[in-house]
Amino acid sequence: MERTLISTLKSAVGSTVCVKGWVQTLRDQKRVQFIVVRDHTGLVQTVREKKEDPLSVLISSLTAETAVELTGTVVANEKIKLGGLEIAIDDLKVINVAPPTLPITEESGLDLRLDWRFLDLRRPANYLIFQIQTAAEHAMREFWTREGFIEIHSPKFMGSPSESGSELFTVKYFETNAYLAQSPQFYKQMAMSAGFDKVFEIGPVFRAEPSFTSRHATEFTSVDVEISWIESHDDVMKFEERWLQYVLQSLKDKHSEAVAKYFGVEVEVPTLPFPRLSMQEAYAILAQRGHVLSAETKGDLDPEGERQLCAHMKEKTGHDFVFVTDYPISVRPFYHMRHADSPKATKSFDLLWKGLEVTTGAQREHRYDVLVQQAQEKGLTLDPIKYYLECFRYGCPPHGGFGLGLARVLMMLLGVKNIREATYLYRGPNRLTP
Ligand code: AMO
Repeated sequence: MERTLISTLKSAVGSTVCVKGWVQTLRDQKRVQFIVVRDHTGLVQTVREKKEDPLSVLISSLTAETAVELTGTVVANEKIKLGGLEIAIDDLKVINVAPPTLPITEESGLDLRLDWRFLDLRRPANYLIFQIQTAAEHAMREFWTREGFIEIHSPKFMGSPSESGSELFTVKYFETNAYLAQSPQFYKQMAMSAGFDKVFEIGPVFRAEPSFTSRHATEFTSVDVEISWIESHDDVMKFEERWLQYVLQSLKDKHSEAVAKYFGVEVEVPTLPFPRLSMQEAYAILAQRGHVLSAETKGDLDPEGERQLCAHMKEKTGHDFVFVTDYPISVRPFYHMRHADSPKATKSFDLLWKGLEVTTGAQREHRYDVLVQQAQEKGLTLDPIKYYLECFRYGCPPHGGFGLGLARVLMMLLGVKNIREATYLYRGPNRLTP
């Protein structure tokens, strides 16, 4: 018999249905047996009068999280809190038994829950995270497609590092070594030189950062954009804010009720433009608020600085987003274009959302000689990146773009505190399984 999803049972009152899902709870009373069954769309109470027959014995033996298939008649019953209906069971089949004790409970710590991620993901709130991720990527693609972007899938095996500054994973590659891509940076820029005009990629990137923070992973999904014929990095920010507004509006339209129910937060659609602060303004605000950046940051913001700036902008403008621009060359890669009138500052930005960096972007240096000089200044060996540098010798348009961490966006959207919760299967220095 064809399966009926629990969320659609309301329109099936009076008919016989087949429901497939998991046992949430069993109440095995003297005269009546109740099983609450769950599928990915919701919960339903099912009921059967207890008899001295094999079916009642089977129901009595059911354990939580056992996979079952049952048929029965849908009966409207206003008194039942779960959707005002129940199913009177005709038959039930056990598909896959779960043992009486489960390895995790609602109270288990995060690490244990990650060991048993498939069970942890059965919780409706976790399902919602990935429904939202799906809807977010869909909305992103809708916007890009409408604006004429091309989707690329760039290789993740590379012969050279792709992102100076961050750590590399080296893997054996036949007789030689390869590096796992830390970013599609070079390849999305190559598409500009190829005349693709505007591109995006959603894909995995790898960083051998031995960091145990709540916002870093060694493998994460990066959302990358690159746009040609821009005047400056401001064009890139203008694109990003319109795009994010569209994505958040779309998530609000589709999922705001569920987000409020499971995460207790509202999906807020930001107004345009997002506020912008130059790095010089940012330093002054941090000084005013008494936050001292240590010399180790080399002029970059630290996580507390990012939180303070967002708190400041929230107080002043009510906005949750802020673009911080013009980072010093000391903390930016060689490919960022520098300001003509202020050569120590890059034409770059980070986007902070509620205290967390979600994006880095910039106008790129597309003039071959300047790019080579900047690479040399940073101490790079040119030979391994020759294929990249060649892109700037045969007619390359001015361009810029950004990279956004998908899991970080989910964290900020839902108020989830740890990237491990917002990643399907987290990878960190101490986690390679499941
Ligand atoms: P960046 O290195 O800042 O820039 O990365 C872009 C965005 O990716 C996210 N991110 C991470 N998320 C989880 N775990 C990590 N270890 C991690 N590192 C970074 C952040 C960050 O803003 N090529 C440039 C982008 C560009 O200029 O187009 C780059 O990779 O949200």
